Amino acid sequence: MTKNRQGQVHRTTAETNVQVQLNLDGTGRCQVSTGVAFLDHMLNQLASHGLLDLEITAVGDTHIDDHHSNEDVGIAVGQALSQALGDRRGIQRFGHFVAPLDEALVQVALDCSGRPHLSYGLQIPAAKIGSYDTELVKEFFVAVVNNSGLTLHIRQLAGVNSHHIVEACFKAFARALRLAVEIDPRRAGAIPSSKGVLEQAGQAHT
Ligand SMILES: [Mn+2]
Repeated sequence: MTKNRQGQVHRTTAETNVQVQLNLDGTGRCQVSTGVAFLDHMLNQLASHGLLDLEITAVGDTHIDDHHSNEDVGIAVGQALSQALGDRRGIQRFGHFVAPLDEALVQVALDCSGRPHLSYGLQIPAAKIGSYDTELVKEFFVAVVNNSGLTLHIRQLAGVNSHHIVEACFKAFARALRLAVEIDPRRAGAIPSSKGVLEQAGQAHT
């Protein structure tokens, strides 16, 4: 399949200005600058292990805290992912990965179903990693799921160090996503649903 699987989003609010370019068939090229250093580090994991090309710039009201920038980057990444997937023709659709990072072990299972759902099972011991509030990890994935139509389950199987737990989560998400969006040659370009349709997030239901 030679279809161009890319998404491009420019989202501006009173709180943030976010630009995202995403290519599902990339090589892991990543240029991100969100104003939230730990989030940049995690988005690098997503690109590198998901083999996505990802360009993100965000300017936001981080003088208040990282909440708006974190959430709005998640929204824009979700929208770009939905665009890149289009009608989800020919993809594997499901992906699953368990990623270790030293003592941490995180399992991610996902379905590019068109139906947003997050089941979030991280228990991060520290309230902050650097200056990043660890409760924002869930907010990031809520935003991604709601705007991309992913069904996403995250389970922490082990972990003590907060940085390790979150990074293992992003690595597992990246790998699971890479498997799910891969083109399945046996699918022969068909939509991978017995209903014949996978809804796209943000589009009218029929
Ligand atoms: Mn790290």
